Amino acid sequence: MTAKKEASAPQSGFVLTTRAGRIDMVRRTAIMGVVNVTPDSFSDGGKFFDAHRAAAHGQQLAAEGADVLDIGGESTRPGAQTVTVDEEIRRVVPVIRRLRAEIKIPISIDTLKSDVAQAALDAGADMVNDVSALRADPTMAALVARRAVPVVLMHMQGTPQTMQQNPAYGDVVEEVRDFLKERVEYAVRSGIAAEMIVVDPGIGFGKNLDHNLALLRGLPAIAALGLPLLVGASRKAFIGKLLDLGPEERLEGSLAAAVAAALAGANMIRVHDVKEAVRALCVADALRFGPAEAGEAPHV
Ligand code: PMM
Repeated sequence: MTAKKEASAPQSGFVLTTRAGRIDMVRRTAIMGVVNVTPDSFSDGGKFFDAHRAAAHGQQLAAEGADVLDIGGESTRPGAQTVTVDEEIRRVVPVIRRLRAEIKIPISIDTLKSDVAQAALDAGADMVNDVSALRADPTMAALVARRAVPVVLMHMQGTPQTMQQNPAYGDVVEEVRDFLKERVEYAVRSGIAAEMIVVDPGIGFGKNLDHNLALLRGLPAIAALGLPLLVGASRKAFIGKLLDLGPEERLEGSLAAAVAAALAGANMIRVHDVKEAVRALCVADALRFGPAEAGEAPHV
């Protein structure tokens, strides 16, 4: 989190520094492209379940303008089966190796297991996306601290196996904000630099439709934590519920949610459809920050 704040625009942005370069979120919303190497993710399960196809997909997302790729080898969809460390490593490492040789943008590993994160970092990943916010594996925080990589701390109520059974909150925005604040404090106590931390309200992770909508509306309260804010709404069930459409038909709804999130203060958006998100967020960023000036890095 580089302090690039201006008097007139207090939320003008952040820079995340990785081995593979900077993720620029100053006067622009960064895009994280999703590459799931799983047979069972809700949105694209099975499509890219081989290293060659997954890497080709990642390359395409990079060419379309992604700022960072998020590689996942275990589905976190509601009720999904867990996979072993060995199987998860077997899925993600070959994809990360290939991508590292082929693309320049940073690569994130979406895992809650530190052995998987370590293998991924050794294979060329640059940051860790932990949907348990360092709770699932007691050794994850030390790994992230030791390797000095950025980490995403995401809110989830329950576990992927149980989270959609009956999610309940008093005030969902307050509870998610307080949870993230506590997890940031834990991360910092564990030796992780504050500049390396990204927070995420975890849309769809132990939340019903009303909770997800309240969180998207309430993003300014979470952005007020003063850390880069990631939001992943792409193709999620709440969009399907609003539109009565399956995961492959949720592009327009996902773009609407991405734009709404950006205008409410998100600094990075996690998406499956990068080309379309680049275009939608280019317009959102012009509204949010004014048109990109010479020398700035707009979306392609
Ligand atoms: N969503 C999914 C997986 N990982 N990570 C973060 N930080 N935020 C999210 O919202 C998130 C995530 C589920 O979506 P997918 O199965 O399509 O990857």
